[in-house]
Amino acid sequence: MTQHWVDLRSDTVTRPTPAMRRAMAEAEVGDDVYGEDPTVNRLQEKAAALMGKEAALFVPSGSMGNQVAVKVHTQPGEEVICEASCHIYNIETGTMAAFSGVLPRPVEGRHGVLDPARAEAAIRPGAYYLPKTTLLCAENTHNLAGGTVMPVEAGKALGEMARKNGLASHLDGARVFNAATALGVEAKALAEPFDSVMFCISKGLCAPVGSLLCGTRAFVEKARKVRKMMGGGMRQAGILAAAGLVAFEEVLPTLPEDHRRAKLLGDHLSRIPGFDVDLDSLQTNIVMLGLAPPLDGQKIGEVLKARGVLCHVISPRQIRFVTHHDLDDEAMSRALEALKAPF
Ligand code: TLP
Repeated sequence: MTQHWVDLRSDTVTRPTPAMRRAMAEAEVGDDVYGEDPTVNRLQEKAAALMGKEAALFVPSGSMGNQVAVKVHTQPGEEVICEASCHIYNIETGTMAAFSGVLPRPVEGRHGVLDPARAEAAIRPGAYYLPKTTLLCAENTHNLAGGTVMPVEAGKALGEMARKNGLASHLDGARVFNAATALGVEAKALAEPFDSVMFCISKGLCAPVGSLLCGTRAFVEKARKVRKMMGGGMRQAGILAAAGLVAFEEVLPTLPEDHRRAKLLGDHLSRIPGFDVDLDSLQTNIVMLGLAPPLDGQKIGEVLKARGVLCHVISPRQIRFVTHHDLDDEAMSRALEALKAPF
């Protein structure tokens, strides 16, 4: 993909910054399967500290981080309560069933946030012939709900409900730093209520590859084994980890700009006839656009592409735009210009 596109498909398209590339070129490395890569070890220590957990494990992707967590927290035949449109259940190729042998128990949330009472009502009673509910998964920010944020108190209430009922809890925090930025809190305040948390360095933080799975030391030791099972044991991975260490210093402080640009885009879209943007859900860097017939997502995606703008067509009725570090105000002006009728 060449530079001239205004690529709003995802924040995953961000490229490593020049400072990241320098750090990657100069990274001190070792064999991480032996635990001997000093840069990976530094990234893991930093990640654990940022999330307020004892330890962290560098994994190649967010999906692997989530699915390793599901595997560690559950046994085959058990049930996992999750928000109905969450990533773990909907966009990870059915791995929780295929790899961990567990059943999802989807519960609808509000703006992607699970209500603790509704989630609690979905816990199975202890009859021997029922599946056993053992894990609760939450997502912050919530991707398909439009990058919505789960506030600190809502996370605490969910975590407490899980603990009270003997469930383990996991947070898919792929974009937890966007949530923390929007709320003006430290990311660890959002991670604290959950036993484990996964966050990505390869989305809005611009690193090329990787995610961190954080939890207790005992949890991370089990996760290390499961990561190896999945083929995720990497060798001189410090080259990748080095970019993550730069990301916290260089890119993390710029997330408010991504959020400001998403707001600008959302406001613009909401004024176009036939376009529906729920401005209450526009809280971070994701803009979900609803389309009224006869407007069609596929067709609009093609028109925008012809005008140099890429978006993610979710369905005939829904398009997603994601702002990120590789888009400046000039790129956003080009996007707004392209987003003018006729479609
Ligand atoms: N999300 C991607 C696509 O899969 C849709 C994107 O472009 O937003 N949790 C959440 C909340 C995510 O949004 C994603 C990726 C993941 C997990 C998985 O991360 P990766 O792609 O690294 O496996």
